Order: sequence, then structure tokens, then C-alpha cells
Amino acid sequence: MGLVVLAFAFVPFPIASAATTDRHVRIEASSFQYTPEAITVNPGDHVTIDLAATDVVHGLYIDGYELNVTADPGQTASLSFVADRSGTFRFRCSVTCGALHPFMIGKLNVGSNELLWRGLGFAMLAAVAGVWLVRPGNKRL
Ligand SMILES: [Cu+2]
Repeated sequence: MGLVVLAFAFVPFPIASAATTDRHVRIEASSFQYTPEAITVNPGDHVTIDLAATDVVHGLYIDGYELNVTADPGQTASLSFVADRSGTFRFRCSVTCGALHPFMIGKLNVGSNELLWRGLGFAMLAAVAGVWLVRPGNKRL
């Protein structure tokens, strides 16, 4: 049982690695918000963000990745990168677009899905182990 748990902890997670892929996300920027406000990708994904500015010029700067893109009014601009850093990163508008510009903020999650599934997997393993230990007729106890 211990070996199974160890293997589960360190063997690459099949669902997550199978999902490493090209991700195309469209984010609409309007004064003063992003839609969607948060995006989630898997580590290693090739991410392309299409930033569509619906009213005035807006930008999108990703903290931690130090990437920036700006889109003219009514236009779409693209930004491509490999999500090679895990964690949660803020992205924010990089063009002064109005009074509430400093509050134009969104979130990029890289890899939270895998952690979530790994956590669920551990919970299930723990449950299975618990049943196995207390089952009737287990002479090892
Ligand atoms: Cu702005």
C-alpha cells in the first residue's frame, strides 16, 4: 500500500500530462474589466491569449512572466507563451485607460488543476486504505 501511495505521488499524472496542449483563450478588455477575469492552464501548455479591446486601448501585462500586449480599440492582439512557471499570476492593464485603470486586474492560474486532482486522489487513496485496514478478517491487525 505504501508503494502505491509513493508511486501516486511521484509518477507523472496521466490526465495532466495528456492535457498539456495548445490553449487558445480570448479575453475581452473593456473599461475597466477583463472577461473572463481568470484563466487556468496546465503547466507546459502553449498558451495564446487573444486580447480584444472593446472600447478604448487596453493592455495586458502578466506579472511573473513579464509579458505584455496591447490592443487598439476594436482590435485584437495576440500573445503567445509557454506556461513554464506554476502558480497564480496577476495580469493587469498596461495602458492608462481611465479612472479605474489601476483596478483592471485578472488572474492566470498555472497548474492548480493538477494539484486539485492530486489532492482528490490522495483523499480517495486514504479512504481505500482505511477500508482495507478495518475490513473483517484482516489478520494483520
Ligand atoms: Cu488600463
